[in-house]
Amino acid sequence: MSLHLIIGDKRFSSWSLRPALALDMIGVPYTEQVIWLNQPDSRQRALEHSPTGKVPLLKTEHGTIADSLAIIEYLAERFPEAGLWPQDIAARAQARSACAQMHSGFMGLRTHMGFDLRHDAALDVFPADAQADIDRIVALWAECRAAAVESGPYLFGKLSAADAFFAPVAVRLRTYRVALPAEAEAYVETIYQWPAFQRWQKAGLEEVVR
Ligand SMILES: N[C@@H](CCC(=O)N[C@@H](CS)C(=O)NCC(=O)O)C(=O)O
Repeated sequence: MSLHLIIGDKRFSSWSLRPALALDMIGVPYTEQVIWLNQPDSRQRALEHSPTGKVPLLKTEHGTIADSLAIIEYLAERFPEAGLWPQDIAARAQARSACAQMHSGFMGLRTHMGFDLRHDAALDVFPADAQADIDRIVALWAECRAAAVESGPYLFGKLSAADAFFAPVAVRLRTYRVALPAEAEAYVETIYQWPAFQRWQKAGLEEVVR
């Protein structure tokens, strides 16, 4: 078995955080390589591995997989015993729906609240599209919790791929000091207490671009 994850800076690469958390959930060994983002050769270096020119990428004996969602689906299929998606079919459908919504939406949040582990300040004014995204995320998290069959503090009770997907959102909400309803704030704290996230956060805060 060979799994090699190519990521961007841990400080900045929200998309890279997702498959790294999923791999940690599975608990399989893998190697990791960083392509520093926003450097003159960043795109060229990514193009050496994939025509997308983007990270994350997962190199496997089944080929190089581009895109965080595709990587997580590959891992879920390859390691079914890890239970990356909820076991219950209705909860699983909701988890996939939530991840797909995240994957293809929330542009206001992404545009105005860039992912940076070192950020620690509110915006003077949250633009309307960012605020609408925040409100929708709070509602979406409540929908996930309502669909959960298993117990636990994560979106679907037990840890799942959905938490890997929404961990970067939790970072944005906390680092931009967004005031949240109690349940959403508790979920953000759950992410910040997740040991795999804490390891990524520590590494990201200590990162030195080479
Ligand atoms: N939808 C893709 C997005 C990947 C993406 O945009 N990655 C960023 C880094 S977080 C990137 O490679 N940016 C460099 C570029 O676009 O040239 C995924 O889920 O993996």
